[in-house]
Amino acid sequence: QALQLTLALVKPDAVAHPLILEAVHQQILSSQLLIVRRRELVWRREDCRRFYQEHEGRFFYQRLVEFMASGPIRAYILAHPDAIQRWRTLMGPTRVFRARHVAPDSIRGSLGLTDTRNTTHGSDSVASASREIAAFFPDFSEQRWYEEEEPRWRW
Ligand code: YYY
Ligand code: MG
Repeated sequence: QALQLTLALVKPDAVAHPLILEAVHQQILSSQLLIVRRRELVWRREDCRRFYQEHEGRFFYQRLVEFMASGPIRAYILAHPDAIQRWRTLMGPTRVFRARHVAPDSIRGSLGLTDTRNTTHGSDSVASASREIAAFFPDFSEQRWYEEEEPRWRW
């Protein structure tokens, strides 16, 4: 079955604590999500603004941008036949109160601190995955990956 790609981020609240970072990493490994690429970086404010531009004007936008630029983050390109939905299910709902109640075992339900400091990000569609992968991995060509690497990873 063809593999789908998604972008996963581990946000500054989770990267700051090695055991939490490791717990998120283990969740990825044990969910049969394939790690295609991975990098650590500190994000500039203007990059955060662009990444989250769909939320510009919302009450949480400024605090979200400040938070995402506040410390190191880890970015992954993940692959799986159902990568986008699978990673979002593993993360759980956006807001911490809801996550703890409806998905207490999810990453956000078990490790999220607040609605903003909610440990992780995941792309929400094929189009946003492509855009977000390009934002974090400018040297990564999806087309080349599908031609040269994906056929060898298929299971
Ligand atoms: O895709 P996802 O991260 O689950 O949620 P979005 O609705 O796209 O919001 C993006 C990001 O914004 C969320 O992960 C935290 C932050 N945020 C917030 O700080 N406060 C809210 N009430 C809602 C979202
Ligand atoms: Mg979103």
